Amino acid sequence: MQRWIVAAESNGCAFALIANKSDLPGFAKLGRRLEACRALGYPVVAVSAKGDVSTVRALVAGQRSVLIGQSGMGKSTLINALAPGAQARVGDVSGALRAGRHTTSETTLYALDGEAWIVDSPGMKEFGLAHLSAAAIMQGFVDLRTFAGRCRFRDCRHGTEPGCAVQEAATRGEVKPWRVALLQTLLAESERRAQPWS
Ligand SMILES: Nc1nc2c(ncn2[C@@H]2O[C@H](COP(=O)(O)OP(=O)(O)OP(=O)(O)O)[C@@H](O)[C@H]2O)c(=O)[nH]1
Ligand SMILES: [Mg+2]
Ligand SMILES: [Zn+2]
Repeated sequence: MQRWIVAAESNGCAFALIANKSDLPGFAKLGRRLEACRALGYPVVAVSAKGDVSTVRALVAGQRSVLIGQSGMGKSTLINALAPGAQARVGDVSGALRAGRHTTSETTLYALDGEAWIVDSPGMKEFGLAHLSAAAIMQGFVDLRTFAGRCRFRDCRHGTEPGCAVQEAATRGEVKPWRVALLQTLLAESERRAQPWS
């Protein structure tokens, strides 16, 4: 999920988290992960695609949106609730909070009422962002991008380099260590792709 946020940001897309299957008993356990997302400033809505989806309807109103998420999370079910005529095929994995097998195999654009468009896509696990440049990855972090260009070294990887503005902010408690760790992981992946021999 954290990589989807970076992908959306670096492409100039607004990100919102829809936490589906709120009717299931295990849902409360997701609380901390939802809170981490909300703390970054992203809208988070808890919903049951089998119940009232008006919060999602409001979120996508007047927008062009893409639903992304692991297989079995209920993307197609949500589309059907938003657009009753859609008839998107839904999987038969009963209401489990873990990922199921792939039901949607193609990407389809649906028109909703009120000038909204929404794309249903096949479920996917987290994906790589190694095709992005270091600068684009940095721009994908709403909380860290203000530090871009403020480190002592222009090619700073925000690890142990002296004079790193990101690390200094982490030391001051201004940014979350897990976000800095994610930034470093993504930068390392991107670097490995650029230098496959090393
Ligand atoms: N209990 C419960 N079950 C749900 C909810 N939303 C979807 N489901 C069930 O979850 C299963 C998977 O739903 P899909 O809509 O096919 O999931 P998907 O995300 O489109 O899956 P892929 O197409 O494989 O990516 C189905 O059995 C749905 O009936 C919900 O809010 N609550
Ligand atoms: Mg689907
Ligand atoms: Zn740095």
